[in-house]
Amino acid sequence: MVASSKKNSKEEEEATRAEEEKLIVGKEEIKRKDEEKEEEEEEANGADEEMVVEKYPEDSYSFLSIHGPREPLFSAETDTFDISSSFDESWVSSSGSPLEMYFFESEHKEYYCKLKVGDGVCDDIFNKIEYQYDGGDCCSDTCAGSSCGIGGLKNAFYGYVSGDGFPDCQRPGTVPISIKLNNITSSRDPELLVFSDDWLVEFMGIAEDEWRAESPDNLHFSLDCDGKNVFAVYVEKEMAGQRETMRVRDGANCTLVTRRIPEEIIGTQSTFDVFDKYPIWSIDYTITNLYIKSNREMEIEISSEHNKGKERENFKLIPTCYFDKLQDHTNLSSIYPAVGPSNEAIDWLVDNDEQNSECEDENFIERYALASMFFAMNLSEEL
Ligand SMILES: [Ca+2]
Repeated sequence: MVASSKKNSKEEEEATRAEEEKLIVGKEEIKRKDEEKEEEEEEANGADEEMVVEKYPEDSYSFLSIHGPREPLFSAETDTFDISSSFDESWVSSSGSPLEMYFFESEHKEYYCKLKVGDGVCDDIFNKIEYQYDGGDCCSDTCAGSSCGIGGLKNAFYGYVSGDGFPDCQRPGTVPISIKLNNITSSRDPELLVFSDDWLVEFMGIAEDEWRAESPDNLHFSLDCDGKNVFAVYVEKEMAGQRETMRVRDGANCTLVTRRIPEEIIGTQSTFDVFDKYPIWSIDYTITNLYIKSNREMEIEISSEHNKGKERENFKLIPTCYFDKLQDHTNLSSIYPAVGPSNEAIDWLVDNDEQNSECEDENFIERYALASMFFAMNLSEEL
């Protein structure tokens, strides 16, 4: 029997409080703790705590913290311990701070003891509601720490590339989006860059065909949502025509970034300085919001762009509840471009709804209709 415990930070505690009520430990339900007391003690103690239960002959057990000093841990009611009856007790450290407990059976104790809930590394065995989806480790929006997503993406874009990401994110409250690389060409492709051959020969001493044929650098391609990295890869020519699907927070604010090398390394230097020393791959891509309703998947295009001339594309996901509410009132397949009164109304509603739940308001449809009329009138005045 192996047990580990984790005490969330205050922020994680707030984010997962609703799910916490459903948390199951073995066959026993975790008892919710006194919130005020827990917050005070979290501030006082801060760090995560884990422990190992070691079994000795004649059913005696040793409980030791494996995170930091190996201090004994205690059940709430007694210092003497009966493991058969104490799984559903409240647990505290020797200093008295409450601990959240995660129990699992294992014949491979040595392996599982190395896995941790909430350490920023997604562990499949904990990626379920009982463990609050590995304490948030498996999704970009809930993961905390410097290890988040690093090296997490394997065989992305149908097996062509590895990188950073959260391919196992499945937490409720996230939605799937897809990015397809329609075409990949050199930044020196004649369709992207036109100028006189004479100029090249005169100033750079190279013929145009030869200059255009130079092998491009791989393009660093990444997505950040709500200020957190969702994925990052280097684009290679072989990825043309492939797509990658990932989950991000419903209603997230996202930025797609294409650069020669990662932003944190290069600072503000432009990826698209075509007179730089080397050419670079240039991409044509489509971002799609996948709306799943009654087991049917609908692809709603967010945008389709060529990255020529710009390094960033910002987009905000329309909350899924908007699709639920408006599917009988507007064409979902063209809901994203903010063109026309209906789409401008949705754009306005999204930007003005700080809480996604506002689309659950009983007057939501009426508000949408009024906003559509308002934008239609504005258009008429302009005409
Ligand atoms: Ca983990």
